[in-house]
Amino acid sequence: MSSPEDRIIALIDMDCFFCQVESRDHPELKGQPLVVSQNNVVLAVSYEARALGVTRFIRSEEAKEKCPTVNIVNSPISHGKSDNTKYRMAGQEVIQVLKQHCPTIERASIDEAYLDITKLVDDRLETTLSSSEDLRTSLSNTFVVGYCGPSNDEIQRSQGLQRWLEEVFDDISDDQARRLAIAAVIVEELRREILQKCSFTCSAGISYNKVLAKLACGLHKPNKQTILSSAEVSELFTAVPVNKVRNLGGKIGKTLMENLNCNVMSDLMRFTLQDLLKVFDEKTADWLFNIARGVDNEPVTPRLICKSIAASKNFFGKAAITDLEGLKEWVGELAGDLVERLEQDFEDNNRRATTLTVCYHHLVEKKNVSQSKSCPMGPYNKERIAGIAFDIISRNMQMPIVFISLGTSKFVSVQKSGNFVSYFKKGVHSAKPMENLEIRKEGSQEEAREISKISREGNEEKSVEDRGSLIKLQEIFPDLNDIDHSVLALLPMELQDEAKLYIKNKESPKVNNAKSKMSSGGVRNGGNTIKNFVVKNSSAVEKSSMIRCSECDQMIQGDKFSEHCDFHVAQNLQKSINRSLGREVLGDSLKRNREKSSSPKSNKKTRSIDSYFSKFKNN
Ligand code: DCP
Ligand code: MG
Repeated sequence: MSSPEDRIIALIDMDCFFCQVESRDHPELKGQPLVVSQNNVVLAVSYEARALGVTRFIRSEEAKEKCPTVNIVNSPISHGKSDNTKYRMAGQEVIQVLKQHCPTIERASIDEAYLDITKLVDDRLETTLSSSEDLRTSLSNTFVVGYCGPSNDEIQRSQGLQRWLEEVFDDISDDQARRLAIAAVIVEELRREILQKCSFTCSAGISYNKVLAKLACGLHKPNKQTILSSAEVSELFTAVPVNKVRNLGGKIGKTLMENLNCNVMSDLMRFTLQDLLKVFDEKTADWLFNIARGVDNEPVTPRLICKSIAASKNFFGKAAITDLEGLKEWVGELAGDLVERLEQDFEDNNRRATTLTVCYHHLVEKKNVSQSKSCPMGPYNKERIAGIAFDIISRNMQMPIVFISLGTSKFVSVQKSGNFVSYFKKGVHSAKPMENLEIRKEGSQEEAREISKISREGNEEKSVEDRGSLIKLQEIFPDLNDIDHSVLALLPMELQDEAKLYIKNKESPKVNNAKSKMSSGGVRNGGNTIKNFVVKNSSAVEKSSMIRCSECDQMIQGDKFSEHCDFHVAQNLQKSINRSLGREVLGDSLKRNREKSSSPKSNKKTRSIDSYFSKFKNN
């Protein structure tokens, strides 16, 4: 990976993206004033409509009032709400083009991606000798901050660019600026290819880090690109409002503006690190101190998929939810949409979300008040997710609900093992997610006998039913020597116990002893919890760098980190099951496990979604 001082980063952002997708599908709309509207609210505005005064987030009727010739396209609907699949797929097409040229791409939103093009630039510099005149011709859509002025005027652009290139090439010591010029040539090529292959225009920012690249990108749009060199940052910052900078749009930006009287970025320079530490935590203070000086060390993290998946809907005006029936209907729809997308994501990306966040807005005295609550994700099950959301929101129904979002995040990689996917896709685990495993009898009788034999050899006292668990286990993990712990953690306790026993029996006593010693420090090997199971397995290797786990604050070996995360998934999942499902809906094995616990909390009966709904039905 390139070092922070040498990096060249580009941010590519599609122009009026939803409008471009719609006008590609309906060519008669190309070049016309156009808006794409969802639930009657304008989300995307073509540049032709912008020129006629139409802005985002107004109602469709208002757009029509401002510009009678505007074309209004309503985005597709699914599950009773807007469906962005078409736009997401179009964004993916663009990523496919970029992937052909640059390996370090971070997809930042539906229509934006950061690219670390340091290596492409350095390779190009080694192989190609370009004069300032060659570059001027290649950079026909490029602006340079500090040289071209703030407007999109073509004469100012071309004169400013020429002046900058001459300075860059005259001053042979300005190696960084030369690299930016080459980077801009590469980005012009990438943008041209996106246009050829996908028929979309986009804009770009080219600089030394993500924050500056993003800032530069917004300066000249559409179908333009902007270079921001470090020499120009301090001047630019005198005019950039704090809340327009990446990461400062929310609470931190608000604190800076309201408490520290920082309105533009250059105001931040007034504060020493010590000053900032009095108001912010160490990490934030450090970041703010650096960004005031144009420094941001965050690398482009190769990620072509989103960090979170959410299903959300606004309920404007009369559509606001005021009763439990309406709430039940909509959390069901949203959960259905969410699960469909999560299952597709699992197929495509081999990962599972571990956190579910239920967010909703109330209308209180005509103002939106936001509430949100996060919990472990558990199985991808529509009824269960709807139940959790219903449980959270229904406690607070005094005021109309105007927005609901069911979001999932903190994805962990999982290997698709055995029948895991079909297990979770069958939807047979709705009321009893951990117990209703419907086993497909695919394995031969011979295999089953062999597994039973291993089980008997390991533990003569096991019952016939228990041996059945091992057969079930092998249905999910055909190779029992390669069990994916994150998948295992989602299975009934009975199967988890079986897996532990199987592994224990396969290991020689000598290995067991050695591992017991290694995993000392309070955790004994061969115990009953998933924690022991994971700790035992993660103690064998000692290599690679250490990573701090945000969940428990421990330092974990890099190559064991994903396994360690699985442990938290398992632990959180366990808590979530205990919380959200009443004992009556849990199978015997889970009950047994709980009864062992002496915690008063574990004996408390919790209400299931079914009980909420039946109570509601009876009213
Ligand atoms: N979008 C959305 N909800 C929002 C903001 C945007 O659904 N609150 C959609 C519509 C946009 C797309 O995401 O077309 C990309 O968002 P951008 O902010 O990049 O806006 P545009 O691409 O439309 O315009 P620009 O040319 O300014 O980037
Ligand atoms: Mg955009």
